[in-house]
Amino acid sequence: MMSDHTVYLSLGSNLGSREDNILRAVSEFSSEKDVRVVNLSSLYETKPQDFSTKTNFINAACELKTSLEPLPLFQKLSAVESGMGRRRGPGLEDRTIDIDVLLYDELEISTDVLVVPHPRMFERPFVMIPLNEIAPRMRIPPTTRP
Ligand code: PH2
Ligand code: MG
Ligand code: MG
Repeated sequence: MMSDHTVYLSLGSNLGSREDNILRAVSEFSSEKDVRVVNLSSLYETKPQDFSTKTNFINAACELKTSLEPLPLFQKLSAVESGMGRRRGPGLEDRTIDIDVLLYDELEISTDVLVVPHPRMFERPFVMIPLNEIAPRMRIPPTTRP
């Protein structure tokens, strides 16, 4: 029986068929047996923020239920990114798909690869507006980080 952790993700694409990329990523991780997608926001076209690119993004937020612990979940999401041709350079690069873990239950996680809550989410309207659509009563866990 699947134990239910609640996870919120941010998805973004500014390369290729941006809407299709978002929907494909959602369908790929929702077909994992340990992952259930329970909510997906509208798709928003957004201007690049903190990013020297000309291409607008499509962004969305998504709520999952999963029995996976944070790192195994993160690894599955990274595998979906790689499978969709996501390339990583030294800086920010245009991407077919970016899947970021925003929140995992009320956990605070700080490892080399994964920091939750996502440290920049609150200053990013392209994250908070879609998130607010699917979780209007969200209460953000208090953080001990400076
Ligand atoms: N992602 C970033 C940085 N800037 N801007 C928009 N509009 N959408 C994004 O998904 C985005 C960004 C880093 O991942
Ligand atoms: Mg990102
Ligand atoms: Mg990312």
